[in-house]
Amino acid sequence: MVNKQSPLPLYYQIEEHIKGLIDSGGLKPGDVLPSERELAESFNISRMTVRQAITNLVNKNLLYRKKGSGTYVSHHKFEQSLHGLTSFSEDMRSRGFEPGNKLIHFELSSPTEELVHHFSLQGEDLVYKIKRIRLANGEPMAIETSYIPVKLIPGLSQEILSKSLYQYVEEQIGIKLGHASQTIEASAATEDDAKHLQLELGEPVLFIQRETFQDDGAPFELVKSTYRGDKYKYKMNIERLR
Ligand code: 16G
Repeated sequence: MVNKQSPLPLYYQIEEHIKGLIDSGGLKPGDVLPSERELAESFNISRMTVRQAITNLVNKNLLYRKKGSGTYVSHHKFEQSLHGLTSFSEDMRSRGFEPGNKLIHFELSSPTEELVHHFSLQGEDLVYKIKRIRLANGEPMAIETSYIPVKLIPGLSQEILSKSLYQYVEEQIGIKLGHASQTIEASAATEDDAKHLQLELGEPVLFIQRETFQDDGAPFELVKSTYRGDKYKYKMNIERLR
């Protein structure tokens, strides 16, 4: 497998060999790699050479290291376009995945000052606080906490929230969603994130805040979500400014 007479550097040959195993499915996402010592012994090369090959593959995001545990084959990431207002369910279906939800919190509560201001609420107005784990083929992808004024969807129930919220409000309530403003920040998984998203404490996550508006400009929802850093990347198309 390794040709010591070849002009190709040994670390490069190891890199190509591991890449080939990933491409052919011999190594699958989440699989652990043999230790550097084992690889060095099986190829009859130095551990330093193995380490260099692995570091290169880590830098290319094909492998990732977990402290104290080993080196693993990376998972495929969803590439999410930052163009067009879509729902989680639509995003998953368009990729051939079955969207799912786990509702972990649902309450009607008095709004905080931030929410009163954001939704221009009056004295008695209440808001829904909804916390859902969003799943793709049963696997957790994100935790979403949404705030919506109760007066917009008076009959919202746990049952409705087990399916697509956007589909329900558009098809059953007749609310027309127009646009959203969204921010994305790097963050580290909290204990709660780690528990629900099957991550280690402190692993990278994306914190996304979305403010969605109806097509007449009135606010619809404020959503704070945590997406798995190992599962998501965002894509935007940008044009040269002249
Ligand atoms: C997306 C939206 C969220 C919206 C949800 C509706 C982001 C960051 N968030 O997850 O604001 O509430 O879709 O999804 O994109 P649903 O219609 O599948 O319930």
